[in-house]
Amino acid sequence: MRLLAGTLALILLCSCSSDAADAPPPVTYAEKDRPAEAKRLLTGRDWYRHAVFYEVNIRSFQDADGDGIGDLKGLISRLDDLQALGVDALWLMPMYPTPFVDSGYDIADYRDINRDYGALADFDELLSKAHARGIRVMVDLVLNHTSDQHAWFTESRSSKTNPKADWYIWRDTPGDPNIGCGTVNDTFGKDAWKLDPTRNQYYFHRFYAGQPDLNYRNPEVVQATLDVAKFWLDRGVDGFRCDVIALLYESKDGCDFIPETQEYIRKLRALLDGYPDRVMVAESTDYSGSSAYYGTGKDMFHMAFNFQYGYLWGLPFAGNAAKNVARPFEDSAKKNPEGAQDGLVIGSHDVNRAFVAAREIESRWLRAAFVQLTMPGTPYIYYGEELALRPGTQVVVDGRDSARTPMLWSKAAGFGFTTGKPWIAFGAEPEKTNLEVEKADPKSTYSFYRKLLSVRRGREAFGGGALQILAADDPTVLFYTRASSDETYVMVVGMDEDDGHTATVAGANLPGDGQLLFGEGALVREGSAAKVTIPAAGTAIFRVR
Ligand SMILES: [Ca+2]
Ligand SMILES: [Ca+2]
Repeated sequence: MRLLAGTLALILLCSCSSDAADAPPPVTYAEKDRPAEAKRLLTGRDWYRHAVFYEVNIRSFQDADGDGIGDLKGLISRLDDLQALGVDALWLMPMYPTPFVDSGYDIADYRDINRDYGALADFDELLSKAHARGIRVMVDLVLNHTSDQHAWFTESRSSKTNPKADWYIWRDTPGDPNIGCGTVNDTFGKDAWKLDPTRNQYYFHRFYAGQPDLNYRNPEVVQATLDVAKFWLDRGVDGFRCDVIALLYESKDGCDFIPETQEYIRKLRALLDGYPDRVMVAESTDYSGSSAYYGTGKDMFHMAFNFQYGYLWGLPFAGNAAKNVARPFEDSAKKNPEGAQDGLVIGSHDVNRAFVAAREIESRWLRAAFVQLTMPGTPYIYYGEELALRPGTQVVVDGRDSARTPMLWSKAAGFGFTTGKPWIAFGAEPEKTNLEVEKADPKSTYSFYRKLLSVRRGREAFGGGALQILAADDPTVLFYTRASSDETYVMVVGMDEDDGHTATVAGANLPGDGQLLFGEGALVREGSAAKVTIPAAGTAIFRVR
């Protein structure tokens, strides 16, 4: 028996079946006190490396008052469910007053709460009740633009000489050679310049016309937006998810992550560093990787979403080559500075449901989530992914509404989301994909998530351990290890959806045979090689010692 550092508890593992004669002999070993380990890992500056995040669309999460719109009181009433799933931190989609031209990403007041969702007192209650459960709360910081209904813009558009006349980007003509970009994509329109009849000038907007870009070349805007961040930090939030943060400044050569924007990000980071344990995650606008967002590893973001996996995983899973799933993680390991921690998603409010990316094949979204939850990085589960929510068809704002339908909590009328008429229709097959039904089914997507999250919990190797990806002699078998100073885990994913495989991995140099912790399969040490068996489209985690 090898003695491990930290608190030890001796646990007797046995098959515990009634016919003990057929059971293998019991194995004894020193096991760590996992709840104590989880608490240790989730405390202090590095908590975010070990936390499981969960993106909440408040509007669609839980309606407490029957008006059909989710609200903060509803979210508070679901904290126990989130804790039971294994969630350590929330990322709230924008909860500010908004005309809802872009689902709240058009903010009319940075320092208040959307009346549909509640009031600042409800937000404070959410913070204290989440914190009491050890759940952190990150808010969405949308700084590139405001709503055209924000008081800053109302003033700015009123004349060419008002005190905020230069807080937005105004020109006499629809264009500027020093601004080398248009709208982000067709969703937001073809033209990035809109004539304002009051001021009789054009303003610049990279997203919807109702979202004018702030003019960061004005130092007052820099200060005012940093003050917004300070307002929420002082209120007690644990950090920010920074919306399209690369787009703050424009130049003639481009508008993405230019040096002026990087300088602003360093200022924002310095502000956060004045508070204990606060973190920020970047919505990267670069699908080829996230490495630029970390700066030196200490002066920009704690985390940045790696969309090379996050939004593109459907492609490698449509084929059967293990190396294509591994590539984004190999890239990050090569390119990221020391200290970087990618944010890992398999969906979000901006893309269609994982169910769609998986082409409706269950083993694909389960394996995609398995990789998300076991590769290096901090996982961000988008609400409802743990139920495999289906896409909706009703459009209230734009096409992205397909992934913004109400959460399904029970079999009851309104599926436990509301006693009234939901603000948007439920996704397809709600009778199959609600929490009540899935909780009772050990083979459900929910049960898969819950078990995987509990295996991950309190194991340092997943949040911070080194990654080793090894090629098997069978290209359909994905094999990788995560190791902390005193524990090694092996993950195996079967890319073949029709047949199981047995493969040999040369140079694995495992410290022992594999003990199956999750999924199905077998792992045996054969000298310096490992022999692994995985069922069709299977996933497995082995503890090796
Ligand atoms: Ca409501
Ligand atoms: Ca901008």
